[in-house]
Amino acid sequence: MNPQQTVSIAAEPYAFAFVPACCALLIVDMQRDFLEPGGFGESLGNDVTLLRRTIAPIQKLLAAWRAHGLQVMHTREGHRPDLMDLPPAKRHRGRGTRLIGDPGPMGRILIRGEPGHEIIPQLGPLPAEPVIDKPGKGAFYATDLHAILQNRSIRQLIVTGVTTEVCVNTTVREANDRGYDCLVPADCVDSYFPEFHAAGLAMIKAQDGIFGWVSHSDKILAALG
Ligand code: C5J
Repeated sequence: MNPQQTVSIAAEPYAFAFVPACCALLIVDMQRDFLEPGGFGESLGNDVTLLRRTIAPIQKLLAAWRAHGLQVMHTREGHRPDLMDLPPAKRHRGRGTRLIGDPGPMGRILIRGEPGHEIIPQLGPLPAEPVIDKPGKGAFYATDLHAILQNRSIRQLIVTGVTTEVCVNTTVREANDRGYDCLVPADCVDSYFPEFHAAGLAMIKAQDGIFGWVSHSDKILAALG
């Protein structure tokens, strides 16, 4: 595979053509609190096994992406320990007994530096891979992601991670508005709610790819060779 040459993979609503050297693998919020048994997500009554199905396919895609020397970026959702970047509306909207910043099973919930905020060890970032700490759902809001992508000549993104309908969808929409092409491998994203996962993917590829393309990691791996 020549990373400068366009490759095309089967996708919906039509084939996705990309130049690997100009395409980053973006791994969204694969954090312990969302994915690990005993974390914040499970403590809210969610079934984390649904999200954990993404770990093996993302691992495989990540290994192939790294083996070809292509660019990888990770995101984490979380806030400053002093909560100064946490809008009161976000803190209070859930009305739960545990709010962002409160003590949770893996430290303070969604606070940078706490164990639950860390990326799961199976997908731990390498030192050269940027980790974008984001206070919102979208990876572009209040972060330097766009600048980093521009400086690295990235124009296309393979977006993976959790959850399909929240941080993945928001990030794909933000990327679309900034001129990036996004491909979402359906097996590399998931949700606590299967119906939202399906709807999230349907919305991305609707109307001839209004926000992007949907495919499967097998197709990407086959194209990388
Ligand atoms: C993400 C969330 N990462 N569901 N966060 O989707 O609150």
